[in-house]
Amino acid sequence: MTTTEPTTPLTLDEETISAYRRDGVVRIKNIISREEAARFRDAAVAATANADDLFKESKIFNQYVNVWRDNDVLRELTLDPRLAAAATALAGVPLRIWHDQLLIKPPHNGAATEFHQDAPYWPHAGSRASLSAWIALVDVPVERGCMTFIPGSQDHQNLRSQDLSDRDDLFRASPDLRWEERLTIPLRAGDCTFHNAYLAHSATPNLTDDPRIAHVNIYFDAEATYTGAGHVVTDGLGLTVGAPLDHELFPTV
Ligand code: AKG
Repeated sequence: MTTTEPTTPLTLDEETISAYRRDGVVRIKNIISREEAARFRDAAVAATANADDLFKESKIFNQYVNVWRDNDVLRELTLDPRLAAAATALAGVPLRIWHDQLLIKPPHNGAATEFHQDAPYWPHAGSRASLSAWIALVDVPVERGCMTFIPGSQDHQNLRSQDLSDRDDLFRASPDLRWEERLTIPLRAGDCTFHNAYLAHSATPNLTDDPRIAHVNIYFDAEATYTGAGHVVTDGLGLTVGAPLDHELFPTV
């Protein structure tokens, strides 16, 4: 795995970009500083203290989508130009924000996020290079809900969507992936991983006494078009099927 220490301003070298294109994932240390991570962590804790989460029937994580729309502090992180520049360099095509999400695994949440790909859930056609920046707002050692990836699995682009509460679902959809090597990437607060939207990934349960708090910026190809399939972010927006997702919710970056 390639791990990149940041330069200021952040530019990604060719080795990092080609490792991302080969593996579908790369870690970037200190993409934001530990101080910035602490400020965003505090904002995340305050914003979610009394909020209803989208995934409340599940123990996997508490999920809060599009926090950038009504939280001025977290908007800075979702629209952060360092993250957008790195994402664009890795993707190699112009991008839009698809949505952000805070994913919080409470202490001892008792549930893993099981292996799945992201893209099959999304109503996008022709997206050449969607990806997520998963930013640790607290230290995430392996036992605190850390992510594991199957490098190279981004080449499997025709799978049905997979149930992230079912440990075997990805492997029923694509049995060969069960035998591939896995890459587990602990992160310090302020580090992030970028992962391709087709890359299979999972996360451990949080076995610790502290919450695992991650902020995820999700980017997609600015030229992708809307399929009309149901999704909580696009339902009811009146988007035109077959046209790009030109809407204030999906700003280009
Ligand atoms: C994603 O960011 O695509 C995930 O699936 C995250 C899973 C997690 O944070 O537990």
